Amino acid sequence: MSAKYRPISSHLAITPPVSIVIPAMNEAENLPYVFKTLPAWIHEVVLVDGNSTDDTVEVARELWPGVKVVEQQGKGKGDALITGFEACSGDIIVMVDADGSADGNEIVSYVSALVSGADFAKGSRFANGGGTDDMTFIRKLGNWALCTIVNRKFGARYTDLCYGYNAFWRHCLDKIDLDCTGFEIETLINIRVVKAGLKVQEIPSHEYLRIHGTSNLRAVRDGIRVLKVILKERSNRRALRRRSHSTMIDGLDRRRDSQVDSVRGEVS
Ligand SMILES: Nc1nc2c(ncn2[C@@H]2O[C@H](COP(=O)(O)OP(=O)(O)O)[C@@H](O)[C@H]2O)c(=O)[nH]1
Ligand SMILES: [Mg+2]
Repeated sequence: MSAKYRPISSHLAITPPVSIVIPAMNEAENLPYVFKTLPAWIHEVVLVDGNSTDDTVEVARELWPGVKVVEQQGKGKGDALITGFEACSGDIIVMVDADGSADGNEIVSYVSALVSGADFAKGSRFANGGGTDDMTFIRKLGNWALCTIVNRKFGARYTDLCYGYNAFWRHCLDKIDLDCTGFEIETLINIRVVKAGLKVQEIPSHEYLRIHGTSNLRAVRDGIRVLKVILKERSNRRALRRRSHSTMIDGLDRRRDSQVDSVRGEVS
């Protein structure tokens, strides 16, 4: 057993170092609830501050003295998460929102799935055993419609799409090459892991109500951004297929030409 693996509990025998990434923009009041449920055995917490104007950073440092605080340079949750992923030193990365909606006690289920062979442990509020107290009817409807499109277009079998509680082995980052800025980040990850042929396991998760403040997500604006990402990933996939098809035809042409040449050589 590698020395960096550490024993956990009766639920999970061992785990490699786990980094928790928390994107936070003005979440000082919610952080006590977030940190309260994080397990003691995690390797590090990376908090990505979105230029908060409240005491988010000070509160985080007080609650978790070893917290790694990273200031994001750009804007948006996607930009924050990409910045956070780069700052992680663990083998496993878990994405956790800072609004008090995620229960840290679920982390063990995500990590267990990864240690047992999954590449990507994808939280789902609509898998058996999951739930949400935080989604309006319109958000549920939009999420369902977008999830259905992703399943049809990319051959996925997801029960949830736009959910921020997920975990993965860091090697996945090399295969999904993230490039987006906003709330569409989760959709982009979910599509790219399927396209990369990574092994995905859904983890039933319960999303609690945001404790203080209001959501930064705007259903229509961000729904359209998600749809645009789906369409872009779809057309990239078509272009890739066309390219590999024409490369195959080129290869066949070249092989046929060289066979013709060698037959000519034998005849002459
Ligand atoms: N650093 C950073 N965090 C953000 C940004 N936008 C949203 N977040 C965080 O992302 C998480 C989810 O955002 P939230 O507003 O609750 O959206 P919802 O969960 O989809 O309703 C929260 O922890 C926010 O503080 C941003 O631009 N920068
Ligand atoms: Mg939220």
